Amino acid sequence: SPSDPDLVERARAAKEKLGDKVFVLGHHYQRDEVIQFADVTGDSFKLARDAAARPEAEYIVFCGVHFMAESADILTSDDQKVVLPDLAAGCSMADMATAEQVAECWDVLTEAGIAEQVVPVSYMNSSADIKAFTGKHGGTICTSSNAKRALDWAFEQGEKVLFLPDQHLGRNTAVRDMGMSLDDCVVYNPHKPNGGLTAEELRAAKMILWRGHCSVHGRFSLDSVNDVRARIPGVNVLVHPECRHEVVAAADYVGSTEYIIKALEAAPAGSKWAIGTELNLVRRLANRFAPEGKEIVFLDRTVCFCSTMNRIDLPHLVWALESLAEGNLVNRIEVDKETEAFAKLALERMLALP
Ligand code: CIZ
Ligand code: SF4
Repeated sequence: SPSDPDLVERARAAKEKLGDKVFVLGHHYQRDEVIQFADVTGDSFKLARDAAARPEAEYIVFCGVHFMAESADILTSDDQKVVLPDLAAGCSMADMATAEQVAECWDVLTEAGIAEQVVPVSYMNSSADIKAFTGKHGGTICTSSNAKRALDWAFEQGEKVLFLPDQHLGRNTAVRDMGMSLDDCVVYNPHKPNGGLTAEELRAAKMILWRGHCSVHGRFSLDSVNDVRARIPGVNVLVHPECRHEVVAAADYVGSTEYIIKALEAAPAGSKWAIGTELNLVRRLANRFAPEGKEIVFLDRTVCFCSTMNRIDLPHLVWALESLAEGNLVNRIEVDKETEAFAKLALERMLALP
């Protein structure tokens, strides 16, 4: 959708007034009207590192969701202030694992006599509290690009992995990349007593998957894949590993947002692609590569935007930038010191992965 010219001008003017004091990060799933003001674009991990590499920027305006702003706060210096233009921009997946639920799960693992063998591996898409839990219990963070390396490392440290909070990324990595079977995985449901598992089931499992999922990627189905193959002969199906196992198993290629972008850059003219990830990114890529003769469609026309990502729109960005330009620090995301220290430990283990 075309952006309101008055808002575009106001965003431009506020950004110019702030100069090097502000650095605007734009997640790949953000709206075009927001992305046009991003100094860099990327996935959550790349953006957090880009922010840390800009110590002169006093304000980091994070156009993305809450856990990403927390991660940026953890990885940047104390003088840098991270701002989320709309505090209601959360992530339904990250919200599926709370600190209390995860502490309760650890008690269940302890009662089953296996906690000492379990290494937590938490996806980047989790709250700072969950990252801190992970750091405290000897575990690491992973992204969708390095999940296999994180699991390889974790299975050198212990016999079992507790994978949080995305069951699909955990299962897809274990089965597709590590050669495990579906039977090696169990799902821990935080809404059931003992996670809905017996002690025997927990003892037999190699992968204990938290029952979380992405409300966008979780909606692609095997029918989405079959339908697009019938509609577009010769289409290459490329999906994000947050999709369900049957979708990933039926796809031609699987990878993170950065992988998807690189694959499309390298794709030959005339090739056809159906992409299973967030719609803002797919539309942007379709427009970008259409002039090169690459046909790119969204994997399923009934799946829609990530509604919380879309909360960050041009009016919220203008409000945040104008407030900062007037000296009002609004919507700061600040992780407390203790949580930050343990979360950082988990993130540093990821950075040290071979
Ligand atoms: O699904 C998401 O929100 C992704 C891929 C986030 C990220 O950048 O890690
Ligand atoms: Fe969370 Fe999914 Fe939205 Fe990403 S796309 S922010 S994982 S709900």
